[in-house]
Amino acid sequence: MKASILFRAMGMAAACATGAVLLAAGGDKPAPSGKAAPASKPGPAAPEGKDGVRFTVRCLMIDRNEGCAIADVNRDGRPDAIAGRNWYPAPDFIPRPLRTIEDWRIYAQTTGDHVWDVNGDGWPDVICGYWYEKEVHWFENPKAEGLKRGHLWTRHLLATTSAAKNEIFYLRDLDGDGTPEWVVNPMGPKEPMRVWKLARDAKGEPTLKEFTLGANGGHGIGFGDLNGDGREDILLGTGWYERPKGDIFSQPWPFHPDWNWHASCPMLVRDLDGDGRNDIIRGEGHNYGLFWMRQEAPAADGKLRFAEQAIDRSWSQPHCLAWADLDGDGQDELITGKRLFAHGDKDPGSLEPPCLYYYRWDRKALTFYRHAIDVGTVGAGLQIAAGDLNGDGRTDILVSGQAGTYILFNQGR
Ligand SMILES: [Ca+2]
Ligand SMILES: [Ca+2]
Ligand SMILES: [Ca+2]
Ligand SMILES: [Ca+2]
Repeated sequence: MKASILFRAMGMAAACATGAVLLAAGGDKPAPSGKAAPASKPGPAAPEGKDGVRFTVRCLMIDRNEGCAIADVNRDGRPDAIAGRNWYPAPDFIPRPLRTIEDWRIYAQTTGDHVWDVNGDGWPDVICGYWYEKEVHWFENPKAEGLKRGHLWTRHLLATTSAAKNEIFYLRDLDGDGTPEWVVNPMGPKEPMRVWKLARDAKGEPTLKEFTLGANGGHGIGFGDLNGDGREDILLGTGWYERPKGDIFSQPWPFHPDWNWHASCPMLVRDLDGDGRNDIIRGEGHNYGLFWMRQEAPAADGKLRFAEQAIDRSWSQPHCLAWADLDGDGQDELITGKRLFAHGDKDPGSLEPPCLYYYRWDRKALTFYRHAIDVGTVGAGLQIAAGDLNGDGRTDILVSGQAGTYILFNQGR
């Protein structure tokens, strides 16, 4: 299937966390009174793959938290699970407290878990931001004795930023100095795009130093070299920021408003067809639709051009994508699932059952083949983490969403 990018560009981003849909994606007209536009419909599913990996399902928690991460919290050499209010040590994964999180509207008041040793004591800490709050906090790992006794992690204010319409954050080392930057996905098209360097204040306490990339925001974010100049660009729901030469914090980044999607967090940038041009994998975060955008030769004026290829349009709300080798053949698979209650019951397909899939890419056939990990119980949320959680050499999956927090243990084929 091939469709003009202009058709997709008729959609418009909506404020994610409010449930207030301004315009539905996919070209629907705005509905009166700020209500959701008429529901988009499901489309064809991806072709089913054969001889897929089998998974066993382990439920860790049922709550509204939608963030998760994998890190060796207690430094015993085994990766552990982190998910909102708790962390779960391997190998028993019995919950231990990490932080308190209030429920807020239909969500837990957190946009996800981001692991970094903020104070440099060798113990991994957690950084967290919020949708409409300007504060960014870090939660200090209480180290061996505190972890053993189940102490809450001490909350510290990292910064009061000037950003208060945040869809999600990422830790991404933009300048290549080994310390990641704190990067926001501003949810609104007119929200500035900001990044922060982790720094120390005059007292030596961890803080964030702000830098504005440009004036444009938009639901959805991704990282990758789109124009083939060897420098990593930043994609948003409304276009892409071109990484400039030289010091990236001394100048604004040129913005190219080349599309308008209500896109997933993240979008993935990969050269799927092997033609030397990076392509984009994106979900419609609040609608039906999982696509790859095949990058074609640029237009005469240098504008990038993409042809939309459907992967799977049969289920809605692929808000988070992950990329990891699940079957051990050395090639990564696409992992994604339904972000249940992403806008309460307001998104198309909201009340359909949760699902989690992986898709194996076949470069010769230019096709993603679908494998069900779980349909009916396990969904996804804002973050999907992949790692070997039981030490058997196979890559497992950690998901956290409003269907619960789960480990999917990879049993091989
Ligand atoms: Ca551990
Ligand atoms: Ca630490
Ligand atoms: Ca390509
Ligand atoms: Ca693979």
